[in-house]
Amino acid sequence: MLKFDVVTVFPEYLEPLKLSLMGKAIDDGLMSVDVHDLRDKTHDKHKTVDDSPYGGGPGMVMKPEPWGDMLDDLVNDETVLIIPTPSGKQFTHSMAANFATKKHIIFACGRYEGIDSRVAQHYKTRIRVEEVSIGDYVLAGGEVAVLVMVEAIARLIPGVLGNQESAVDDSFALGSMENLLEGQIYTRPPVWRDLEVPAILTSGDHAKVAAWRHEQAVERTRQNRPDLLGE
Ligand code: 6GU
Repeated sequence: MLKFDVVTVFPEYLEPLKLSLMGKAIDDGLMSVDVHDLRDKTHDKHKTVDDSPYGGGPGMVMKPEPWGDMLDDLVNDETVLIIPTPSGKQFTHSMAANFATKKHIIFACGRYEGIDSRVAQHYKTRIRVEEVSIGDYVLAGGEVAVLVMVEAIARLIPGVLGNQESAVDDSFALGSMENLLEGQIYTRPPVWRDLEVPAILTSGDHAKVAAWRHEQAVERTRQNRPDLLGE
């Protein structure tokens, strides 16, 4: 059972985590998702969570005190605290696989320019803290990154995917095999808008199919992600 806690000033942003594969995983008792409103830990009339940055500059910074009060309520010895930020380490499939083995993950969603750096600094003295980015672009806040990361982690929890094999040969999950993208895929009908399914796939020769798929995977990787081939 993997327990996720998500702290945010926009709890509604996390509603999609109740749907589909993740909703089923929650119903099946394989994971839980609890969303917490950071403003519950403010004490002023305006429920202030941000303030201007020391040293000047644009935008606002999230104040540390509401974060400390909220995280102190949630953390335990087994917690991994993930702070989504475009300044973090790149989120990868292997990172997702590691997080999928944990008992408790808290996501601390920053808005504005981010969270006062002392929050990460403090919790690093108590638990594992990871600052993680989902890619080289800037989002308005961590919430969408949490949707991405929870989905990527959830499908690697044993029992979440109906067919456990479908996690094994995903792109970026070739394990002991190669780091290739998946090639083209087809289903019925055999001809659609004059386009035929490659004949090899209906030949019944499994060895030839496997060899052809490997060739296609290499070609697609060369086209879309030459960096994975060292090119
Ligand atoms: Cl994790 N947060 C924000 N705000 N922007 C991002 C990101 C995270 N990853 C890429 N861009």
